[in-house]
Amino acid sequence: PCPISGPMTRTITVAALQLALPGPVEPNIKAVTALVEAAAARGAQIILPPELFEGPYFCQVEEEELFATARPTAEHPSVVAMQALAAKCKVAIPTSFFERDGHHYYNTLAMIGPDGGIMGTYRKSHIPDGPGYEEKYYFRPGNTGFKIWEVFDTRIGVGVCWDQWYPECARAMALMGAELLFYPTAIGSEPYDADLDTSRMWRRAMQGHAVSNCMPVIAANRIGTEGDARFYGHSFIADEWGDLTQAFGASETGALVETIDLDRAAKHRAGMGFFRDRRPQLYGRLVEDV
Ligand code: PUT
Repeated sequence: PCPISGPMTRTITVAALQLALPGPVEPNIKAVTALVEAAAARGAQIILPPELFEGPYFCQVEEEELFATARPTAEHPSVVAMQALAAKCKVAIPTSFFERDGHHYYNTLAMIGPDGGIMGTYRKSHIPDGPGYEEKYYFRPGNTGFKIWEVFDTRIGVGVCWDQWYPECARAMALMGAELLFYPTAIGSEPYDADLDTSRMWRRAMQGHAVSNCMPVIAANRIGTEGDARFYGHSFIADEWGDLTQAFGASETGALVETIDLDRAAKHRAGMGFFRDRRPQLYGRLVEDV
């Protein structure tokens, strides 16, 4: 057989950060900064902090004065801090924050590139509501549509928290060309049911996205107790088979770092034939508003 020679394997090193974020803005940003620097020192190129790391998870309650903490993208302290940090460490940082745009408020993700520039924003599409997670009070459903970005020659899709339960969102990003899926998250206990622990189904839902789209998935969640809520961590990196290659439990603070072979994933994706065998003409029901 002819030896196959070709270009070097395409790889990307990613990180998911897990930490407690109970404090006001400054200590939270400082704690995230320390973990970004540690992950970058271990070679991470795309580093994912948890959702809304600017403060405690404020959506536990409906308080009208909390709208005053939202900022336009370019002025938000998390965005400004991560821009400087990204440029210093030459890493990309998908940054979740509370955005104000005129009279509108969104749960937004700024994609910050390795030069510190804002490559664009994605506004969370699926907004949860219920005891302890009163997000519909604060956030308009996103109006950007799903987004992917090219960083370090890699196309990545980023959903925000509740988006992670929707196969449609993962599939849309995959069809747009994503090779990796990222999900910053804030999830934990459910105040209406002390016995309900959704951490295993939370993981399985996203491992399913990895399996069905044949691509790695990276999820970062907060830990710790904030008021009545206990955030359950379980941040992970899953490979293109959906297997966990890196995983935290409910209490570790740190960065999960993994080097991903993008060519290996692409080969598996082509070989499985899931994209070849799709039948979009049969999926009309998925886009009916019922
Ligand atoms: N970040 C929202 C999570 C909702 C869990 N019920």
